[in-house]
Amino acid sequence: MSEETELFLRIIAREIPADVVRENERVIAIRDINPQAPTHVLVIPKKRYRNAAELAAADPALLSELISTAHEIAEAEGIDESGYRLLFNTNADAGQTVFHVHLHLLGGEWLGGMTG
Ligand code: D5M
Repeated sequence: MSEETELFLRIIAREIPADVVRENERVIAIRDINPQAPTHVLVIPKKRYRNAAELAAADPALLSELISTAHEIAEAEGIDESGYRLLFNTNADAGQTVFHVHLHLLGGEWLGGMTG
């Protein structure tokens, strides 16, 4: 397993420090080290799947939990009503760098439209 892929496993194991905003037996949420918005949190299943499609096929309930966890964090950050964006990067053209699926939660400012 590459170093990038192991990164979140090492954060979960507390071998690498992170700003943990929420955690239970299945999921951990941390602040992104290179935030792209005032709120930028990564919601990560503790069990590693390479990407969202792999997670969806193996454990749809866990995929659903990532989304509901992100919404709860948005509520806690006070951005649920103003709005937020959830995204999964998948493979090179999307810029996926860590091959352990993670849901980006972005918000806290106008994020721009998807259609220009
Ligand atoms: O997103 C991978 C994300 O992981 C990217 O936004 C930076 C973030 N990152 C990298 N290292 C760390 C640490 N140590 N803590 C918190 N966040 C981190 P991707 O969708 O794969 O491009």
